[in-house]
Amino acid sequence: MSFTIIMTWRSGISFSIAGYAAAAILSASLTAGTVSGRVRLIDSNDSFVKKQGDFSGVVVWLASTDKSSAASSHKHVRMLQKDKKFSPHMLVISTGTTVEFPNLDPIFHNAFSNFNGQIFDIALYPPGSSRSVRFDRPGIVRVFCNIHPSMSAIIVVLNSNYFATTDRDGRFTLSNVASGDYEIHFFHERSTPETLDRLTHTIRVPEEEDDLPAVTISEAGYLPVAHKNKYGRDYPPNAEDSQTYSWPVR
Ligand SMILES: [Cu+2]
Repeated sequence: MSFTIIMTWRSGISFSIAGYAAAAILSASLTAGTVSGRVRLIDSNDSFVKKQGDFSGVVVWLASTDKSSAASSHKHVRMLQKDKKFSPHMLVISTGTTVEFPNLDPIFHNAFSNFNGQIFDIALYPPGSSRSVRFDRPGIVRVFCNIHPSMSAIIVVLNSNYFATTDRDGRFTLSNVASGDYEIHFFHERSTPETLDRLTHTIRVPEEEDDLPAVTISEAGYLPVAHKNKYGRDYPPNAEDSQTYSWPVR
């Protein structure tokens, strides 16, 4: 079993110049192209995928094959902590982006990541306050809370300005892509790194052909693993319901 990604390339803008000779028609593309496609997920144990055909949440991005080019963003985006959840569950950002983590709950939280990607720990902070982290290192950052083991989120940090996340139908569109050669990459929360690595391949933008060879992947092999707290230890029993850090603190 596998899932199929069907991609089409469309040239953004083109123009032509007629020369002196009738046959001499020069056609050239300006700088922008569009890369779009559709993803279908199968082999999934997720109820949204199985029962509702929800193929959202697959990240697609283009990495320049010119290694000297780097994305650098000065954007600020937010990941809320509300009702003991991170919201949104996933953020996709360019390197250089600052993520703010406002605490909108009446209890303390402590977002951290010690997994892979960029490591951070913004310590325990009270209701109504915020902390922020600037992400300069590309990678997959898995975010947890040191108080509440059920809280988790993902920040996908990319050295690219061309990225999109699939909608419920599995569709994605990357617009205004400068012409050139790119590596196309995919990330999905429930696919193994090995499976995702096999999807990476080189494309040229703009591309004349409409249909490209299908790419296949499987969610099989994904095993969710319980995480530890920031000290590498198991969470204490009943940590989820602990009111130790309720506001106000004496
Ligand atoms: Cu928390």
